[in-house]
Amino acid sequence: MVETYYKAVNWNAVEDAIDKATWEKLTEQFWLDTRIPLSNDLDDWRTLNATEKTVVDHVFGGLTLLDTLQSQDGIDQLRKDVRTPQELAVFNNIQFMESVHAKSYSSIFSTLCSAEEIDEIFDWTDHNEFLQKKAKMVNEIYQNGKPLEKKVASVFLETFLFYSGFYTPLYYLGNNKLANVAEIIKLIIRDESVHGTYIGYKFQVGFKALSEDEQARFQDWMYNLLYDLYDNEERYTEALYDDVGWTDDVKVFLRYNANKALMNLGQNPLFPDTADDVNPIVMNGLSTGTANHDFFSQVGNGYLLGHVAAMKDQDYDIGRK
Ligand code: MN3
Ligand code: MN3
Repeated sequence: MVETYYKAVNWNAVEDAIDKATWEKLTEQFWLDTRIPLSNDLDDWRTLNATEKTVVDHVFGGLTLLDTLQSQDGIDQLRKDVRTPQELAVFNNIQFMESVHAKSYSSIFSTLCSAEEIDEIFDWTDHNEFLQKKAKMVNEIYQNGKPLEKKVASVFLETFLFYSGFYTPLYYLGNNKLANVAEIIKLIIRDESVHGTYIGYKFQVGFKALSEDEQARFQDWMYNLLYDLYDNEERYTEALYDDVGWTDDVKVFLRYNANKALMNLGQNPLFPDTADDVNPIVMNGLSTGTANHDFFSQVGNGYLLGHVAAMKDQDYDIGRK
């Protein structure tokens, strides 16, 4: 009789059906930045003034930093707390896709920006006070938090903190501009929607196992964290958007997405803002399907790896009831 030293992962004895369903969903929607014809957006890009271009540059610089954090530290920490071997496989997929996300902004930069402009963007992300603070707040929980706290930090990051940045490409998409740049962002949002739902679900499994007292104490911690992150996010939004006058609209969008993050975690919304309060141009950008690019001919008529169905509104709500 040999004692088991190492367990082989058995996908025919899946403990949690959500692991398998998530694996299938994520692998079905696999994509790469290199297959989107970004240079088709150059004509639109030239119509933007210098201030508008700087907003786009810094927005994508900030998003690069957050996806770098997810790919380098976030998933690395979450994978230490898995309950099943299939969950670990799902995190392998998520971690790789976070690297695709982080890289895809560089594809946008290399298409739209000069070398000096790219240097300026990365210098800005290194030194923007509020961007650095949010990365620090989230990463400190990743490094030192308990398993449930790490999951909250990840869902707050992915379902809430990214949206100060996502606002810009969705706004331009809603105005029929930068459609290919927006296509990348929509593919990222489609991934994040699954990540947020999945990690939120894993959170809820652990949260339900706590006593009522422990749950109440945990909720205090969670809502306090959200307030602190929201405070910083308001400052970040002002730094990004005051020059173009979009700050108030973006803050509505932030609160709407903060509520969505809480929903992913099975918690009650904090802010009164709903979809009806968000700028309809941005909601319009959010609700249009991905364009399904054919990566051989670049005609924008079908991203043909696997069967990628056009996105519907409710696709952003999977797993939420
Ligand atoms: Mn990501
Ligand atoms: Mn993610």
